[in-house]
Amino acid sequence: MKKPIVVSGLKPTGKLHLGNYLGAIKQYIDFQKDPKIDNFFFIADYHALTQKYNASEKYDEIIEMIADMLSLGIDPEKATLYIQSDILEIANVSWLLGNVISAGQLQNMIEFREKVEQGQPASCGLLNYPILMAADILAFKASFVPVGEDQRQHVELARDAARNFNKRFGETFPVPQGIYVKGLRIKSLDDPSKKMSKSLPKGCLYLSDTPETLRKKVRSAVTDSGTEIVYDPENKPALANLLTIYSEFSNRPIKDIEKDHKNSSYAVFKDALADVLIDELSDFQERKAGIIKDKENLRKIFSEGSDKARAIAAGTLKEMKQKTGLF
Ligand code: AQP
Repeated sequence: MKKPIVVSGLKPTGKLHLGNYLGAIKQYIDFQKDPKIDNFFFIADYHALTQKYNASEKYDEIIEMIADMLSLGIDPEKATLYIQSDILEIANVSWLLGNVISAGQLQNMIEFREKVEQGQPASCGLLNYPILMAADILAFKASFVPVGEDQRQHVELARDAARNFNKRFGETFPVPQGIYVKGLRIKSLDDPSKKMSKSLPKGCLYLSDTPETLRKKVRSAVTDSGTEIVYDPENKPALANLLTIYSEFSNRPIKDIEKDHKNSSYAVFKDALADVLIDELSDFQERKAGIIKDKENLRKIFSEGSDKARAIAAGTLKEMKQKTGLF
């Protein structure tokens, strides 16, 4: 019997931060432990071009992200790893799906509006991003899409694309299911009303930050009024965010952390959080320093994965072309 397929990607728009790790990559690692699942993880390089960028830096950002994925434990023996733009069929699938999605739906995407507000160009690429994401998912007939809560609206659009295509041209795609970690959405350290995001570097804790930088950033994270260390996302969103990060990285319930810090000041609590992060991230940073030395090998691992991914996407594209009446 065919195994259920899991697909998810990371956009090389800068260094990975804690939100990317906790919202997405941690789930990839859990999925790849399950031998009953076929995993596909990719570098979403076409998606990265929807934001302002420097072409001379893009290649290095992609290599860094490949090294990040492998250093965090994503295993090419257990998952198919590839670069999105290596699979030309995905862009073709995207074109066919564009005809079953309305323009109004794209214009209503929160991320489109947020990115434009942040100063990104309102390009057709940025507007059409969710259709390409639907193609990333449907080209592999994925059943599950592990992503951060911030991607929920895009996954819903991919589900609509699957349903609409099936309705118009006959049963073709399973309707994919988004897998979200308990609604986990890590917030920016300098403004808890915004998500931690590569495009807002001031509020980011990067996986590659040195111990000194991590401590400095955590110490200067905004906090809320009052002195008590309690989880109260309504009234103390900044502290709730720090407690969430603490809990996720230490694998301990928030209640226990609150108890430990019943009599702590914010300063003491923040230092304890910095200790946890420094400890957890140092192994990853060491592994990455070794892995990134052999760039040729990194490219090879992803090229081999691309060959496998391409064969599957080509099969889907062929089926879609037949069903839509093309040659
Ligand atoms: N703050 C977050 N909390 C939880 N999950 C998050 N993700 C991103 N930010 C958070 C999840 O990380 C995965 C990879 O994201 P991406 O690189 O494809 O792009 P993104 O979601 O747009 O991430 P950024 O950091 O906000 O990048 P920019 O600023 O370039 O747009 C996704 O599964 C995402 O949900």
